[in-house]
Amino acid sequence: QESRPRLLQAGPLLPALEQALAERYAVQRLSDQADPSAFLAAHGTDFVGYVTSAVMGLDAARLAQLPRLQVVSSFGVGLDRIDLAAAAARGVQVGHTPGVLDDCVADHAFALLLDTMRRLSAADRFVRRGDWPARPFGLSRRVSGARLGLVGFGRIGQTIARRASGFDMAVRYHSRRPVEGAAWPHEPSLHALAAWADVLVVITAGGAATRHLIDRAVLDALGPEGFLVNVARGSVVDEAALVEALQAGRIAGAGLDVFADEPRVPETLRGLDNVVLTPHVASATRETRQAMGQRVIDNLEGFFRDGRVRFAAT
Ligand code: 8YV
Repeated sequence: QESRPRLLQAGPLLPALEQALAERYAVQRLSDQADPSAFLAAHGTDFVGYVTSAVMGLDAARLAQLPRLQVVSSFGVGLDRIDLAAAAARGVQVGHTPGVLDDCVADHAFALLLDTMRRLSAADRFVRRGDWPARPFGLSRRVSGARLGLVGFGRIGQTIARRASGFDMAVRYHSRRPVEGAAWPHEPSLHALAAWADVLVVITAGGAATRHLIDRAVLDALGPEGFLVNVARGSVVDEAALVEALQAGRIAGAGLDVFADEPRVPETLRGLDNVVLTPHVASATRETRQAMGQRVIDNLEGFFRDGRVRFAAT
């Protein structure tokens, strides 16, 4: 008879994290089951813990299939795919991994910003195709001294702002409320921010409150000389409007790590040369992913030892 707490794992996680979990708990992986619904109907009552990720999430329907659940530990900081209200109503604690990924996500935002504005990936393709002997590559855009507009100013947004000072960039940010003591000016109007900025970096939380915040009107305010970078959630940008704006040259380019229906990326986006596309990897360095895995363990240990996850979602 298994005496360790029983955890259900939504899907694959880092091998080192899966191993650390298996050393401490009795873990089963839902994605290994031939028929997950039948499995949950038969065994849903077995599990006290659920391990998931910001991408895999946990919705109210799944939660209802786990009637004895007490704790959720999610790999990632974003909570837009976890039904926090449904969890709270059941008294289920939710832990996530804030703080440890700010640097690498900010770095990746800058990588996308530099790549789109300086046309790094396009230049690489140009050399590889053997086009260099035939013609000059053409010009890109100056990053140093450019105007950076941040949409969202939480931990990661503020880290991006600090990175920008090394490039002598002017920084302004838009968020629902000004951040007290911030060294950069708050812009209450998203339209005004987009009109002012040379590059708009989206790093706000996903979910219903920010859905399609970046719409056609915001893109038109950014304008034909403006660039968009998104390291938040695909849902924050109206992707169809973005594709149209890019195709028509109504904005200059985009660097995207997240997509409306990832891992599916529209063919129309993949065909554009002024777009840099990465597969949701902003936090995916060895160091950061290891630290995130440790938080997943810490949250579970906190819960089973003291009755509280260490990094609670609020
Ligand atoms: C991860 C993320 O890519 O933390 C988040 O919210 O989106 C990312 O760090 C994701 O959790 C990995 O599954």
